[in-house]
Amino acid sequence: MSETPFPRLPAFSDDERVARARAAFDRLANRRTCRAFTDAPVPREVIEYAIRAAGTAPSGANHQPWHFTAISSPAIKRAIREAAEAEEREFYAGRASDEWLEALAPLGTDPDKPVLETAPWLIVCFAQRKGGIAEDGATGNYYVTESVGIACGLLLATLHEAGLATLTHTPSPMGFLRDICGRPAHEKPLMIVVAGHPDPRATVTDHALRKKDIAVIANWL
Ligand code: IYR
Repeated sequence: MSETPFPRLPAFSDDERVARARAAFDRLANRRTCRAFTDAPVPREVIEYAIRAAGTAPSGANHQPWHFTAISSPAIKRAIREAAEAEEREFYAGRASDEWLEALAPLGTDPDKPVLETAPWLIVCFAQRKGGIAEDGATGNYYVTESVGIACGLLLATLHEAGLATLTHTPSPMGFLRDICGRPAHEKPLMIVVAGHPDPRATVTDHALRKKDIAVIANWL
């Protein structure tokens, strides 16, 4: 085992730390799920840095059990839209429980997913159930969902920092994404992150603005 010193962190005062934490919170608190995008292009480099940021996430045994397929090809976006809408039509028409559909009602979502074609980028996020650091498809991976969840959080945060709107879309089920993206059977699609510029007519529901208070989401011992 070889080691290097822990990287030097900036010597902020506590006041500066509070101000910076607050500023980071203020920026992140502005993120909204976007359900209508324009077709304005976004440079591939932005997506590349967001994926690099995702790739810095901590992961079980540092196996980095994720893969991201970034799609700007209109033909592939169309194929994904068609397959997602086919699954979603069944989901909304009965595959989902009544309780689930009731929970979704305040979001106003439906099986039509035009954004999958309109937005300039779809990033399909895969979790590698096996493979290790060498991606050999056999070595065990650990805390896979947790690791990829953190990576997706960093992906979303970086895209937001870059001034882009995002949508996490989870067509149900989503095995078709593996086929369209040409990924192996041990990779499980977790979500599609749609990224681009918001349509000026895009709206946010009141429901989405109801964030739980710090007093509810945290306790202090
Ligand atoms: N996958 C469907 C339904 C859906 C489910 C949840 I949970 C959401 O928070 C939003 C939507 C869809 O994308 O419409």
